[in-house]
Amino acid sequence: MSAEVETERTENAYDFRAQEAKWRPYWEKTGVYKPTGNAPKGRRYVLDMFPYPSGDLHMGHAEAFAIGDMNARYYKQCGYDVLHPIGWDSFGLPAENAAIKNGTHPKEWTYKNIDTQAESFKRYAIAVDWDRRLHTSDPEYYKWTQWLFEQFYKKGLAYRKDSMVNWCPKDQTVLANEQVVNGACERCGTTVTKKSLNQWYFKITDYAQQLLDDMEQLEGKWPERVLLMQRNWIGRSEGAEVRFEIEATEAQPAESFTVFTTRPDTLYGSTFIVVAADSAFAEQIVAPEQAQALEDYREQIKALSDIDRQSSEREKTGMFTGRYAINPLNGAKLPVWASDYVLADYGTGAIMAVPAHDQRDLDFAKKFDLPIVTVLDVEGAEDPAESGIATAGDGVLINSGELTGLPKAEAIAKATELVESAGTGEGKVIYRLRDWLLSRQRFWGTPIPVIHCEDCGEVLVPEEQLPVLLPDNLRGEQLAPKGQSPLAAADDWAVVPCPQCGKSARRDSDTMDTFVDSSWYFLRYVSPRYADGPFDPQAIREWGAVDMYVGGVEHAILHLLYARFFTKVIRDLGLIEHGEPFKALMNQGQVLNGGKAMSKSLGNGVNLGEQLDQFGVDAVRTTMIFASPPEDDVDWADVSPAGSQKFLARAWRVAQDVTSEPGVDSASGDANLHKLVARTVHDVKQLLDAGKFNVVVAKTMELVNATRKAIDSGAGGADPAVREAAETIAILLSLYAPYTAEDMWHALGHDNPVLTAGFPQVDESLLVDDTVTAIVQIKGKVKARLEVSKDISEVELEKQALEDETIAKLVEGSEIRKVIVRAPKLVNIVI
Ligand code: ANZ
Ligand code: ZN
Repeated sequence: MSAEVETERTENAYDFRAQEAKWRPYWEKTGVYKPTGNAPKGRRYVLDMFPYPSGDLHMGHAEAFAIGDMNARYYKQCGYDVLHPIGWDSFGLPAENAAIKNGTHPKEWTYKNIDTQAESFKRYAIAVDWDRRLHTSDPEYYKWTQWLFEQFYKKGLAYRKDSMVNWCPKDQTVLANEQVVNGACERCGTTVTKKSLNQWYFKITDYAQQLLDDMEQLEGKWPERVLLMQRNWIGRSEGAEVRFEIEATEAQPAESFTVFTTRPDTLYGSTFIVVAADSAFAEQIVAPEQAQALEDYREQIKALSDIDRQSSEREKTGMFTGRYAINPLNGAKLPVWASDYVLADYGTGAIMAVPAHDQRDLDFAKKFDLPIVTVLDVEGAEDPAESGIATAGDGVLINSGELTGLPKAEAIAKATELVESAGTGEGKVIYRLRDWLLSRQRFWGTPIPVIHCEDCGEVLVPEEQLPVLLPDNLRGEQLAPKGQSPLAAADDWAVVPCPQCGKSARRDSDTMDTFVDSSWYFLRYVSPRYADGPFDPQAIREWGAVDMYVGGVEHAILHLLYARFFTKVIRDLGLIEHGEPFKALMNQGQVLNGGKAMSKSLGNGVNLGEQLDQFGVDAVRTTMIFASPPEDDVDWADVSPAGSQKFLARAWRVAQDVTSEPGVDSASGDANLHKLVARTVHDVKQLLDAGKFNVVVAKTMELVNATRKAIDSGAGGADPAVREAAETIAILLSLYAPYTAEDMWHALGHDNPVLTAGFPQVDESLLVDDTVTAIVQIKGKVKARLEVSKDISEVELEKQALEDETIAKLVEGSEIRKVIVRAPKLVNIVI
């Protein structure tokens, strides 16, 4: 039956446009989405990763926010005081590029887009408290980003250093390692080069172990794969540092250096040393006759990313430095090579190569014809020199002096002891995690609140002078990157007196990575207008950490890691008590079209606004929720917003057909429907707690169908159980189809917002199973058991018993003399 035909049965057709026009002002007026400050059940803080203001909302937002909102609405319906805020991550490059192109200031593009998105969010009916709206590009916000930077600085957690950084020649800005994808800029695809620059860093490495340890609190509450990605990113390695001596030559003195190894047990198998070719150390020790070769080699590897350098696919390259080192354990003389497969900034930038047991070293040894010595006897392993495969796995040490005969694990401990007692090494834990490069040479970001004075050096901008405002007078071309921040050229902005000595000095012209802005916004939301600090201490005590955080898995590593780091530092500053920002995390999938991500080049984009115009907000939201479990992708080519609309219309008509008054005793109505309501509420609660939102929609559909049947075939709209079912449907819909739900609720005679109805209580007795086990005997012997209704008739029970497969087979060919039936528990067949 088509929706049109069905609507003719009632005078009032389901009209989503009228509903949208009617209920939006009502919610604004009632303030139902604001926290009340007093809910007996306590508080819940639900947060969706805040949007970036690029154009209007798209299908991805529609999915993410339908899911996030469902969490918030569920808690609210359960009686919690819910904090569910929204804001914008509104600094960043696209605004600046648009401004350069259009001859404007980035704020124009930014705030125009924010207004567009805000309007769409309101239409989309997300249950947020609009009074808490924040924008990271507002001076009231970035003042506190700067203030936090200053606290980090004072703790030694923000510092500057010279380093080789990834540089995008097109965007003219520094990129973090993670913003380089396959050697190209994540944003514009230009091949990234290296450049030596003086840059600001946050010392996130100080928190590496804590970031790992505290993941225990997140176990089972964050998706396992996200925890794994975080763990790998931090990359803890246990091993030892071992000091080697480089022999003096006539031209050069002796040098000592340290290698990091996870396998000190293999010290006797080390046949050469490799230092990172691009390290200062390589330059320092290279023999004079090899210096030119090193320089040439360094030039050749300059543009390679760390990933390329370490790729096992690439043929190994490198050169002999002309020097030799002495193995501290056995005195062996090892040639020192320089190569790109050793990274300058991991471990110590130098390794002891053990070709028999490390594949990279083996590849290198084979290429340059270096010796290979096996020191671990692994059962069944082939000779690496012949097979080309380094021997891994567990085994017993050979050719290793005092280590010979020990199993691997013991040898690792013993070797560490040996170097420790000889004073040439020590056990050591290192991390892959690097400090966070936070400075950007771009305009549209939070200015770094530091002044550089010739006499005083780095001086923090005094707190009372915060915020350091971005200048308003730069536009268009003036914002174009020229190898340094456009702010550096703005003398009227940059030149200021030194806060310490008064001499003319210059502001730091870099701005902060936008990940800084998003590393603490969840703390600001608890008191977004607070003027005396980044947040009101009282409010932060009340709300604490986010109970449920919802967003895309693309943020699995950086944003979440940075936010976790910030939270820990802010805790250590004594400003908050909790050390983890997000107690639970839900990742939504992507919205695809025809199996592929929507994109302009593929021409498979779906316009959200058009979908909303055609099917209505509720149908789009319902489709998003119903299509798949939240974490899975939704393929818009496979779903039916028209079908969702039809379902919503059907649900809505149920409410229109109810003729009883609110408050009737539902137990006096249709018993089956009354039970189904209880069963549905019970199941839905479990599904919501387990995050199986799509099944919640399916359950609502079942209840709608059963209710429709009851209306049409039973006591009709006057039946008290029908009212109960209709109200339950409205409450369930309030989680994902807010307009329809509100309209139903009021049609059912209520005058409070449906979100305050309260999640229904379940009468547990209604869930008790109505079935019993009936025993089927043949000549007094039990042959089968049947699950049957308590109220089954004798005739029906006899029929089911004889139709049972086992029984049917047993009686086949025999004559049934008599069947004795004692419903509902016993059938005895005499043959
Ligand atoms: C000798 C050895 C023998 C190693 C063996 C491994 C196996 P993870 O686990 O990733 O921390 N290494 C150390 N510093 C390096 C650098 N800067 N660039 C490239 N490789 C480096 O790996 C630690 C191991 O990677 C270290 O242990 C070292 O090689 C190498 F059978 O030392 B090993
Ligand atoms: Zn000074």
